Amino acid sequence: MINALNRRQMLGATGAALGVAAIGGPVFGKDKVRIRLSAVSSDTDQRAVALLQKFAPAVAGFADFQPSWNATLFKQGTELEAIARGNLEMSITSAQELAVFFPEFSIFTAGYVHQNAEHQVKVFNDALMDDFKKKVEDRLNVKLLSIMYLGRRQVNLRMPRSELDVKTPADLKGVKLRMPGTDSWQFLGRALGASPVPMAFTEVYTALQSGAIDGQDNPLPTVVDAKFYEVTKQIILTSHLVDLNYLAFSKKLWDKLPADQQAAIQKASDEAAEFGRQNQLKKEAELGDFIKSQGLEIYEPNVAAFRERVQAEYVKSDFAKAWPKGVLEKVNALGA
Ligand code: KDO
Repeated sequence: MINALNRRQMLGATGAALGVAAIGGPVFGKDKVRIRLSAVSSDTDQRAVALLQKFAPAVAGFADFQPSWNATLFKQGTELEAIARGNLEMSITSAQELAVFFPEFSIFTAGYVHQNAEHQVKVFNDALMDDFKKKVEDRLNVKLLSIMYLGRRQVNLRMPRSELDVKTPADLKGVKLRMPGTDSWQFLGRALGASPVPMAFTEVYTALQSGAIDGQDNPLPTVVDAKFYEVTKQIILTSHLVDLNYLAFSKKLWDKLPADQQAAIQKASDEAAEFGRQNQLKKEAELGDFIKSQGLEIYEPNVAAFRERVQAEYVKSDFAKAWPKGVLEKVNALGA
């Protein structure tokens, strides 16, 4: 909470000045504009693959795209500030990270709200997002270009099913479940019935290996890409969050680009997002067999019990108070 408050205070106090205080801002090379991207994911994650195979070549004529993976340039959760300050041009951000600055984004972090990848796209492109996007542009100097699909988050534990068979949220009582380090993530962990532990993604493998945590939650493609299956024994298909990311771009840089380059960046971003989405969906559908072949048990709990508890926790939370009136209804109406 202290972290979140400090960031919000920073935004309130210095919002307009953030861009001005830039250190080492965007550089136009001889001919090309530098686009540095910092992401937490590996370069084999489907979002990275999509950026490398679709985005990079599409902008290569006028831009020098410089991606950094595995949080090597900026730590998880610090990228938006880096863009706001002019030290970075692009990142793969999340609704949870935006909710640190703008509490209303927590509506997109709530369990069992988005229904599937298609629903996410409809919500992102709907007029209901206009105010959300504008606020991020005006106050953080960040433009949200496109929505990326991360996948259905599942609970992934170290202990075998014979030791802990999870049917309902009550079975997760006392389970040290790593969640990323912001309030909205921690809340989701508690809403699931677990004891959430905040931790950066890059530390999760070692923490699972050593037993510092009992488990983590992520979609199946991430469990495979990050090799969490090597250090865990079961996956409970709670599908508690159909998780998304946004491709975030420096608004300051955007405003300096000619219209044809803006259009090319937007198109490349949308095409990369769509390519990544289709690949991620395919992987999500296929990877269960591979994970089982590695000795893990994968099973469905009482999903209705999880949905009921998670939704009830959100409805009575402070998060829901920050959701603009009528938006949840609009989001639901765009679903199946
Ligand atoms: C994670 O830290 O668990 C998470 O899945 C959160 C996402 O928002 C996203 O940042 C992702 O990590 C990273 O890109 C690593 O895949």
